[in-house]
Parts: sequence; C-alpha cells; structure tokens
Amino acid sequence: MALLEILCYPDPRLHKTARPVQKFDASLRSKVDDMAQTMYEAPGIGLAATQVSILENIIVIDISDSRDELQVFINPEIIWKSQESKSWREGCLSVPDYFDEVTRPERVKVRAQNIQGEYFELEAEGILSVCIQHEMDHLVGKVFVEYLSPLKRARIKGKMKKRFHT
Ligand code: K1U
Ligand code: ZN
Repeated sequence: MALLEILCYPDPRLHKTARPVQKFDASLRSKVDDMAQTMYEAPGIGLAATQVSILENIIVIDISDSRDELQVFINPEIIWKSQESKSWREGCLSVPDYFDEVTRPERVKVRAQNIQGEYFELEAEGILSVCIQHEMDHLVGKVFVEYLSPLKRARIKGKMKKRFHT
C-alpha cells in the first residue's frame, strides 16, 4: 500500500472529470487500497480518486467512529434525490482547515459497483448522504467551495495559493 499525494485547491487537476472503471482487476484493488490508506492517514471520512490524480470513478468512504467500515463505490450514479434539502458544515481534504455550510438534497439513492464489479444500490441520509454527494462532485471536477459566494471563494483561493503554491 502507498500514501498518495492529495491535490490542494486551486490545483487545476482537481477540475478534471474522471472516466468509468472498466476493469475490475488487481490494479483497481491496489488503487482502492492506496486511496483507503490515504483517507485514513489524512484523516478524512471520504476521498475521491480525482483528489489523488487518479482519473477514474472511484470513491472510498468511512464514516464510522471505529474507522473500520470502509465503503467503496465504483462508477457511482445518483438515481434518486429527495425534494428536501439540508445544510451541513463540510470540509475537504483538498481545502485543508476550511469548513463551510453547503445545502444539498437530504437523502440520495446511489447505484454503484463494488470492487468485484457487482452492482448494488444504497439509500443514504445524514453524513453519508453528504459525503457521497461531496465525493461524486469531485469525480466531475467540482470542489465544494464552488457552492460558496464568489467573494468567499476568492478569499479561500488566495489563502490556499499563499500556503501551497508560492
Ligand atoms: O472529499 C474530501 O475531501 C473528504 C472530506 C469529506 C467530507 C467531510 C465533511 C462533509 C462532507 C465531505 C473529509 O473527510 S474532510 C475531514 C473531515 O471532515 C473529518 C476528518 C476526520 C474525522 C471526521 C471528519
Ligand atoms: Zn473534498
């Protein structure tokens, strides 16, 4: 297993779109293992492949307190969203030390494949729903700060550039 470099906003590579996973082989298992290790080490409750420069539709999530309930979503699709929305204070490993409120559908139903390529469906609410939506945004090149006002976004961009790109 290996620790991967997490890209930091506003790195342009965070805005690339991931492509579908087609082969469910040892190379995929190795990527998932590395992503899980990177998420646990960070520490985070989720990680999307684009954050670690892997342009494939892979997400890992662990929202458990015990940190031993890894959930892997390959090629995830949201097949249903609730009408009701909810605001959560979100964080992002690609925007370290910044948290802000984002409003999203309260519940979602996701269809995805597991590491063996088998399809499954899951209805999520609470932090799992938020995390799935946040990670799926990463897979299409969207970072949560894009939900904030242009002024907030500009401030965050300035601070991050100073911290990581000077
Ligand atoms: O995608 C990411 O950058 C991971 C992100 C996921 C997330 C957190 C909160 C709301 C929405 C999405 C994080 O894990 S940020 C770190 C974090 O929230 C956390 C870390 C350790 C323990 C508990 C939370
Ligand atoms: Zn994130």
